Amino acid sequence: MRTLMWFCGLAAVAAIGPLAGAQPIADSLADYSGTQGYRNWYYGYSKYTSGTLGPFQQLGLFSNNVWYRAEGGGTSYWTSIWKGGQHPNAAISTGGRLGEENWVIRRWVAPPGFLQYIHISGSVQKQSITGGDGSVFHLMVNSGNYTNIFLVSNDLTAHTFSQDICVAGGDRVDFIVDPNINDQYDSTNVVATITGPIIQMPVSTSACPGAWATFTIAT
Ligand SMILES: [Ca+2]
Repeated sequence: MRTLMWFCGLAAVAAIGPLAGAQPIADSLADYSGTQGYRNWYYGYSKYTSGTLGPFQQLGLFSNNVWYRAEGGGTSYWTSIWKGGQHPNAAISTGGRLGEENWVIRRWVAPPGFLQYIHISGSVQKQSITGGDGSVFHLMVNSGNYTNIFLVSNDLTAHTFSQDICVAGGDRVDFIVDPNINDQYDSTNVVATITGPIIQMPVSTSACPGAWATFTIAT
């Protein structure tokens, strides 16, 4: 074993081999529950107005294994999250729901003291090709947007995503579905896992707050 000290910041670092034995850290399916914060997962949404994504707000109602906004007993907005997917609400809403653009967010928060390079991966897929204008998936870490996948209305393909990134305690990994223009047929499967620690080079960017990290390299 050897120990490596390196700076987890914006600078590129020299290439080294991967760290053996990355372990599961989070699993959106296995960790899913009706308790906010369980295994560091939170279920919520942000209002999107005039090009700005507002603050994260937790969904307040858990019923029949689905998270909803509490207003109207969960029937005022489509905004919802279930074990394998999520549904946004749009300013141009459908089915009698209120018009308000909600980007629905499945969030994992790095626990206190966490400082690792992690591997985030998963897949997203529309549930229906019946109609609507599709939905958009975003992988964001804090305010950084790493992946956008536009799921067009007639596409049932499972699209995969993958991102290696350094995160520190309190950093937020967000799996987001936005409705595009309207929210018709926007049920979207979202499955994600996080493993780590990993060191995969080259590293040219990082959202990790500047800090020295110590990694032990298996040899
Ligand atoms: Ca849509």
